[in-house]
Amino acid sequence: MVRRFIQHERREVRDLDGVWDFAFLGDVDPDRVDPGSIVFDDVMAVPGCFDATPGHAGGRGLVAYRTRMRVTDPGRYRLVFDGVHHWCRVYWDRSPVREHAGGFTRFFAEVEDAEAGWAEVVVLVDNRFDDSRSPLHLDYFDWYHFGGITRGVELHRLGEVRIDGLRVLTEDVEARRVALAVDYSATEPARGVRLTVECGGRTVVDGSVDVEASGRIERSFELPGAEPWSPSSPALHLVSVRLGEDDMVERFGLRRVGVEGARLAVNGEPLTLRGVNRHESHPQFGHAQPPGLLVADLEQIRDLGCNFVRGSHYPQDPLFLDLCDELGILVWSESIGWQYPAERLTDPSFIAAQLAHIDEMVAAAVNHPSIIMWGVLNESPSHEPENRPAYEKLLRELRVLDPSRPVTYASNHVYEDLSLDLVDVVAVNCYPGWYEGGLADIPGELDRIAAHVDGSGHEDKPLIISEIGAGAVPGWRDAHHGMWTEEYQAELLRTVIEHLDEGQDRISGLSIWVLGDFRTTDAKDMLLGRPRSMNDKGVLDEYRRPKQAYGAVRGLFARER
Ligand code: ADA
Repeated sequence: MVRRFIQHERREVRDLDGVWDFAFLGDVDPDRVDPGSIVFDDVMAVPGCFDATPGHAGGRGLVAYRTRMRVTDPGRYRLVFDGVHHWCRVYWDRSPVREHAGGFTRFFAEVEDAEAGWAEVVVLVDNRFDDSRSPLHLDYFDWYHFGGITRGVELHRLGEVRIDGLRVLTEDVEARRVALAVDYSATEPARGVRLTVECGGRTVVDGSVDVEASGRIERSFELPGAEPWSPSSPALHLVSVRLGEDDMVERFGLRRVGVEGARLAVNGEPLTLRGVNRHESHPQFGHAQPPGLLVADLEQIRDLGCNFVRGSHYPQDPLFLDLCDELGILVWSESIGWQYPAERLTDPSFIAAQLAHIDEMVAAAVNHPSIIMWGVLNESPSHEPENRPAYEKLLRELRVLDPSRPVTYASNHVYEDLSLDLVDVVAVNCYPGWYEGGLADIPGELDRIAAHVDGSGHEDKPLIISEIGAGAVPGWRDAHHGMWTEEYQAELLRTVIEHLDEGQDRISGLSIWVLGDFRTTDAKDMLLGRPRSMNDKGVLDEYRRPKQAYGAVRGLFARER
């Protein structure tokens, strides 16, 4: 797994990324597969998406991955997966140790008593759409659901007491005080376990604790003189925790996100967000994001003059978030979703799956100072009364897990929305000049949205346009500047940005739809409006080659304001 800091100085961690054995099993029930009888006749990169490779392009079905490793020290181990799509079952030496549904989030598979010798890990991965197994992934979403072990895998050696996660939240920026929570588990309750915390070159906690089978230890400490984090000065600090024989390191920033004068603010400084939506999709790698691609995407995001990225429509790669922390790029992190119907939103098993996914998203990303808000349920029917409980439950979960950040959802029903009172930030997806009206209608529509939000009692909340854009087939130019031309897209985005910069200051945030073109679903209804099977609203094409709109946006975002 590639990160920008080492997460364990003492715990033995083995990186399992590389090339694993692979078998495409096809339309097979995983319950009928014996992991010992699989014929592994192929190889596959981990991380990677098997269905983005030429040999398996577009393939849907059950697949199997296998790797082997030498275990010298018998005992307890943990496999850490940073993302598998959509459903998987993990076997350690042919015994099932974990099932997981939903890509884009980290989960663990615990191995309680590994024997010394060669060990075998087999992962059955299923990228078929199956309501009962993978309720979060629906086949009509406007992006292609690639499958595979899409993010890194590690094997951790564990002892009697282990740290399962750290949360470092800023309690008070001025006092430089942070609150630390150490989530742990233990084989047996134990007394007097040594706890030390080092931060900024100092020991800030040195003591001992009694541990139960699992629990949370909370401490707060001050870091006199430590530099706060802000977009213009993204200072980061490492905290290193030791509990018994185990350890974990996290990186964090001292900063407070709040609202000032109906704008989002970092450390009391109101923000104007200018950015893009970003999908983790690439023709050759699918959802897997090689480090070189993440670095290149961020070079273009910065070159465009953006200070903001909406991670549409699922949690982004941990390395991407590390880089945003370092570069001072602000991030909206949201749980997976795209126009879920009421049948889903009112189904308790769907809500349970969303809650589990939200818990994983927050656990893996809560310490990134770049994340300034959490979101849920992109463009779902927030205007239908029966869906309000779903919004209540998911947003409440976010607030409980992390009281320090604002919460939101992107609404495409702003005029009839029934749940905006539940959010801290009003976020509106709209497509004037594309799905309805022409270029001339854009300023009026943006003004109407702002007036409606204020008129319906949300005048104190930040208002952002979380999506707006137009399709452009790469290289398609035409003297008429008609729809699908690069010229039309560039003119539309220019009209939007100029109006927000010069005419409409109630709207303090913008994330253009979208940074790069990306493959969409195979559902025919969608494909009829998606030339090349791509969502062509990128200011870059799918290989990140700039369209005309890139230059237009860059000229406006990067200018002095
Ligand atoms: C919606 C949706 C996006 C994308 C976009 C479009 O706003 O949230 O994911 O589908 O429309 O291109 O139409």
